[in-house]
Amino acid sequence: MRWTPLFLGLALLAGCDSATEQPTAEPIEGMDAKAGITVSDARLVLPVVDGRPGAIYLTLANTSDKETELAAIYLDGADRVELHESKMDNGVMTMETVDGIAIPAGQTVALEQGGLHAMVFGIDPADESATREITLTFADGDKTSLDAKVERVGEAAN
Ligand SMILES: [Cu+2]
Repeated sequence: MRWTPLFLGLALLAGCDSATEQPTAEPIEGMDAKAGITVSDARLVLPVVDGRPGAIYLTLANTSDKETELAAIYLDGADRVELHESKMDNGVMTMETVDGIAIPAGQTVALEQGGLHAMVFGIDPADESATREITLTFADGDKTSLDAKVERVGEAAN
């Protein structure tokens, strides 16, 4: 029974430590969500070979009452991520860069193969991560970070 006071003392010390750490964790949690915007089904498709771009697909749902615009996506380690739109032009699939992707109030917009999508340049095709963190920046400056599932499908050139 002699160890009981010591044990209590340690428990109190541990309690103090976690209390002082709490404030530093809060700003990081705040970055993980943008009010009124839900991001789901985020995937990072790796290129088949080095030198080819990869792609990011995800779904954005705007549950707020005002339009939001996705301005950029950041992936650590990649040269750059561009927002693209695929279009049929005289029977040929082409794509062009877009400055931003509007998500109207109450609407859901999907970044998907053959439509709006994000293309990732300078990415390692041999990345063995199960997930990679991506950061979305909106036109109003808000940012949201989330994990994208890493896929190795080899259909990243659309
Ligand atoms: Cu593209």
